[in-house]
Amino acid sequence: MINAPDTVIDGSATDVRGEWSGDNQQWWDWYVSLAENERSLTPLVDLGALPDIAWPNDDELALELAEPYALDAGTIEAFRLNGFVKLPDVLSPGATLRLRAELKRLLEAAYTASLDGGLADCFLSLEMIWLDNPLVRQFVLSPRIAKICADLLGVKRVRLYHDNVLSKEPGCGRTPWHYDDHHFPLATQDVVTAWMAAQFIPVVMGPLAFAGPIDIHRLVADVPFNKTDTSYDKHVAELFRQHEVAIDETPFALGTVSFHHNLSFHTAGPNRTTQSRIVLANTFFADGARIVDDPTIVSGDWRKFMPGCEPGGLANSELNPVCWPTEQQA
Ligand SMILES: O=C(O)CCC(=O)C(=O)O
Repeated sequence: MINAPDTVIDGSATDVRGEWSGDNQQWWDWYVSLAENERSLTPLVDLGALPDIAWPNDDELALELAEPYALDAGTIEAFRLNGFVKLPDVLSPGATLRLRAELKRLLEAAYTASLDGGLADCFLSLEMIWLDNPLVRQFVLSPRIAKICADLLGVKRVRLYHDNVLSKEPGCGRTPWHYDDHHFPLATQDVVTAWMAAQFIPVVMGPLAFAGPIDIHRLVADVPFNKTDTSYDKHVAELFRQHEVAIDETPFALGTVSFHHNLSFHTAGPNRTTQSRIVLANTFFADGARIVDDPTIVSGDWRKFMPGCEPGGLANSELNPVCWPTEQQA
């Protein structure tokens, strides 16, 4: 399904200047259409029912999401070298499944659809959910997660850029190779995304996969981005293959959260299971950052995430709260 506004296909194929004129779901529809996919597809795998695990109640969840995570120096070093880390047990299995049930409910309401097999071949998204949904807000503004982000970046204070509920439906293809520096209109390299798997994600379901080390983006810096076909994704993949670039494409256990820097090149495989691959991906940046002078269409509807902020100005709208330190810790 390609549902892109006309401006995407206006101008030359490599021209990304200007503002995205559609919404962020249209952005994702367009963006996943830029991924190269296999023609011969394996049958969808049935992963069986989700595990039957007790969910934490509201008080237990609040405690869990505020508890500092034990981040050691080696992990921080690995993040700075590789551009990503995958941390186990950031969430308990019960909290993960409670999150999934809520995200699934929200997606089904927004798209009047039935997930986990009821929809095929789509990449669904929702954003700014934290504003109206108290449960999702706890996960998005979690001090446990925001502190990990601040410590990985080595900055004192981090703000929220936006939340992103992403559901790769059964049969949906790959996410194209990219780095987020191309997407976020933030004039800083202190940006990190916490990608929370909301269920076990085996390789056949399309976990986020990362190329390393962090500066591998230099290898593909001259590949021309093309907004109308899969040539960029194909070219990047070819260069990575030729240069035997290390790619981490491994499962996400229940409770694992990955953190990737905005210079980290990443992709995700197709979802070849009968279950929706649901995640909550929240992006944080160092307080004090500005917006770039010339955001492009690849930034999607960024004004929704920073209302009232303008190119060149500070990225500090009321929808970009400081998430670490919390008021109590400041
Ligand atoms: O979930 C995906 O497939 C892509 C998400 C992504 O690229 C990101 O969160 O930076």
